[in-house]
Amino acid sequence: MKLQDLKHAELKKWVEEIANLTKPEAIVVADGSAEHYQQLVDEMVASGLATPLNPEKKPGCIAFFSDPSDVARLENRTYIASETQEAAGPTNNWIDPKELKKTMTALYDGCMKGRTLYVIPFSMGPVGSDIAKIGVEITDSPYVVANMMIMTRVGTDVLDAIGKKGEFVKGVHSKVQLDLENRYICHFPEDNMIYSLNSGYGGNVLLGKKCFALRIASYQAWKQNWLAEHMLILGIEKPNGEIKYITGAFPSACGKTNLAMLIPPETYTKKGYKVTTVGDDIAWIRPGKDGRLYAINPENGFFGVAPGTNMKSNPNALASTRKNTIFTNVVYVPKTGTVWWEGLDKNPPTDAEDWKGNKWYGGMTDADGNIIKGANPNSRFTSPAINCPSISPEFENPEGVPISAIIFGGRRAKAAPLVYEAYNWQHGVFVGSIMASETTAAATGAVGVVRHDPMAMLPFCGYNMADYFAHWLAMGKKLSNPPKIFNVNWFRLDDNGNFIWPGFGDNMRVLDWILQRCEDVVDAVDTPIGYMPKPDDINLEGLDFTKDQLVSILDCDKDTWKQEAQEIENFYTTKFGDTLPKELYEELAALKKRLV
Ligand code: SAT
Ligand code: MN
Repeated sequence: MKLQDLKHAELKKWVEEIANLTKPEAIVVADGSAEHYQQLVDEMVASGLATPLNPEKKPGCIAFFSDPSDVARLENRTYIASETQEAAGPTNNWIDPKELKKTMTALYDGCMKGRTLYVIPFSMGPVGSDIAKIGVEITDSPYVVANMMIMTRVGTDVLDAIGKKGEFVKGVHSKVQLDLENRYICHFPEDNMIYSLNSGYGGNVLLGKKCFALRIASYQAWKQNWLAEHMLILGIEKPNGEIKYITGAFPSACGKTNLAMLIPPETYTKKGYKVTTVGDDIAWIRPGKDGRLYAINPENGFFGVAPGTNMKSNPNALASTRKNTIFTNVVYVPKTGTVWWEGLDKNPPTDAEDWKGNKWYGGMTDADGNIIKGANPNSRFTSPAINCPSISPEFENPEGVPISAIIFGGRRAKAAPLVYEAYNWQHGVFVGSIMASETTAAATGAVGVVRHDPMAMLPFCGYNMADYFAHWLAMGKKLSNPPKIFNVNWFRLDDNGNFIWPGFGDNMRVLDWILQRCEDVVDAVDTPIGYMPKPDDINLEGLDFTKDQLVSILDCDKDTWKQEAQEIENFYTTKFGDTLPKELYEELAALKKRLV
């Protein structure tokens, strides 16, 4: 498709403006067709950007390798350029939008010389649904176009849906030189606009994802009375056929994809329980007429972490990657035309190339005897949602699914117990606001450092987080039938540094308790931090796990929590001071009182 084919005057004018500035050699509008996807793949293969995989073993799949300096989101170069610094708030990087636009305009000048400018019209959510929103991304990267074609709904029907005047979010991306000094991921919430430059990595450049569906959308949601959250959505089908839906907020690379696609242990499957996947990363949530919350997954694919994905941890994810998948920064095995990553199986290839293209074999060590990993720890697969065997029949439902429970969860070696329940919505917002988690390879910077990450939105909230908390509190007041709120932690370590809880499919045992609490059919223990299960109420059937082990992670150590409360107070006062909603200070005071 060509520029002339665009019927939306403002869209056409904007593309022309960006083209005049960036000076590409050609302009191509992505029509979402299989032919165009193949053409992009062929171009990437011809230019050495991508490697086609074995058409029998991995049909329609390619491997892609990014620049070694460009493998994760870059939070310190991500900006929320609201009109005022106060509007962006204390947790976001801010630059005056006028100044930032000037900087970006100068950097974009001529940046696409010799390249093709692609225009990608995409819909977040089913095309035409009332909840869906449309965006258009301009990029000079065929890798971005191909990924966006998997992760979002791209095509001419999107152009039809905005017609001649419809609203859309504007995104501009250019890889230019991958120059770290001038790498920018900019959001202009008041203008519905995103500018990204000098990166080629997922969350920095697939602008429909974190940039639009979380940062811009969270701002829109605040203004329009809904929620855009960093949450998975799963359905639990019970033996009687009834399906209950749960959303869960976890920071990047903390197991959202695995939880969303979990296969319950036999004690559940034999009774007829089943888990279905609505989404693994982002939920757009709206209040329904019945006073409940309804969620849709605005995405159309999965951008999952490859390492650790295997037949045991997540067979559904692995099945999703069988065809039509883009692998980024994994091990390539030329002999078989396949890929590998740490934790895929116990048979690493003996003759392969690591993600940097160097000769590599399993067990390879460096001069100091340290194991050299073949795949980047943040290597990813981009797979169509329809590939997933557990995809929910409600995936395309434009109304979304009704939410029974919301889970917050981080990666915590100590402190947070396996699961606890908030007393009510307001306490639940407090529980979400005090979330902390060890950092992962999903963003550049140190890994394993505990940081506050309220509702897993620290890197994704597109406005002042104090206002975000207030918005959550206000939302609860409008719901006559709000979901219950829980906190979970699958990541408790023993004194030898091993995970105590088996996790993965066995997390179903915790979800089961959560659903029973939602249905009011099981009691709980009242502790200073919230309601916890009686150990007998967690089903351990068929699991090699003792009651004592369970008790050890269903704890609320008062001294640990007193320290935790102090930490929370420091976080609240130093970050937000008196801008934080008073209800959250009240909840903190009440927690402290219960800990005396
Ligand atoms: O930001 S990405 O979408 O690339 C991955 C993540 O951090 O969740
Ligand atoms: Mn994520």
